[in-house]
Amino acid sequence: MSLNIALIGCGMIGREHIERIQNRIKDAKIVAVCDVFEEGAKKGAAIAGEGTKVYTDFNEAINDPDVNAVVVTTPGAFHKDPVIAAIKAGKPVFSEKPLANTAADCKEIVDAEMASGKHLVQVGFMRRYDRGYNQLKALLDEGKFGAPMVIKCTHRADGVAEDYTTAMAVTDTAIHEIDVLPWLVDDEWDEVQCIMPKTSSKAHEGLKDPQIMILKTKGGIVTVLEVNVNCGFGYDINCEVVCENGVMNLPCPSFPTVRFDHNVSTKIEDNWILRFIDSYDVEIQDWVNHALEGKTGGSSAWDGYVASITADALVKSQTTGAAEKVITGGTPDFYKK
Ligand code: ISE
Repeated sequence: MSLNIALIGCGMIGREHIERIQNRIKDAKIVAVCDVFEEGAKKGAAIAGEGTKVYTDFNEAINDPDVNAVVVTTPGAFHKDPVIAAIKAGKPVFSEKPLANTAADCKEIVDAEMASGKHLVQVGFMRRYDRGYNQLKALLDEGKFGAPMVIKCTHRADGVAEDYTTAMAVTDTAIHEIDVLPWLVDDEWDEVQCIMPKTSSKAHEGLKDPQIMILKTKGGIVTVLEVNVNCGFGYDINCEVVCENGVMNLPCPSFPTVRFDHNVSTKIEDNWILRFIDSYDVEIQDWVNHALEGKTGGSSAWDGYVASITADALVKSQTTGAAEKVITGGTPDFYKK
């Protein structure tokens, strides 16, 4: 048995996943690609290889009888409709992060999945598959370090495109920490706040960057996250967990330490695709393995919804400056582990 996938949305991450699935993932292949722009779909099909069907209508692609699973890699604002179409067709669906751009859209997905009675949706929060985060989690779960109390993170990028907005620092960037940290420490967000420091002269017109986000869990753990997307020196992800008896730091991909020209230096990764490339491979293989057994792994639609509620609260705080509560209404039984 193999997953015959229709991939919806042939932009950059879509093309990455096509290449990944065709070349590195077992028991799955892309049989159809879809993009509203036919040229985009054809580019995707060229990567997928001969015989790949080309669609511009996601409903047709998803309901193609040769298709038994769906990957959604459209921009976040257009995730909801194809994800719900896949649920209605009873086909497992992997949606890139965020599940949707608003909590209201995520809620519609959650409601559709619960109504279907089957767990069909997995959200592409790949950090849950990153080796380093898993090493931290294993250490924390050992217990000897005591309870985590403070988490200090940086999410830095070289630079961003002109269409990157102040809100996207939350909905597109910090959304990774919003998902991975509660998973890491087995807790839930309670309240969140965003503080705007002096803006970098490198940020484009209208963009507030860097931003400091303070997120507190129900168990009292406080995270301080620096989002800084114009740092100009690479893609720099750090996470330090301060526990009662010890402190642990996320390992970063290793590069040689170089002594040259009166300096000792170590490279920093160039961009997020390279930084998390291994996690993406592990994540997609895990989705395939689960889907073949009629299950989902990683982040569920509920996790995607909660991340989006948290993001909405942080975006609100970007203008109010106040701490905002994260109100989820509690996990439905359907999603309880
Ligand atoms: C991008 O979509 C990602 O998912 C990256 O991990 C994140 O660092 C970046 O800010 C996003 O635009």
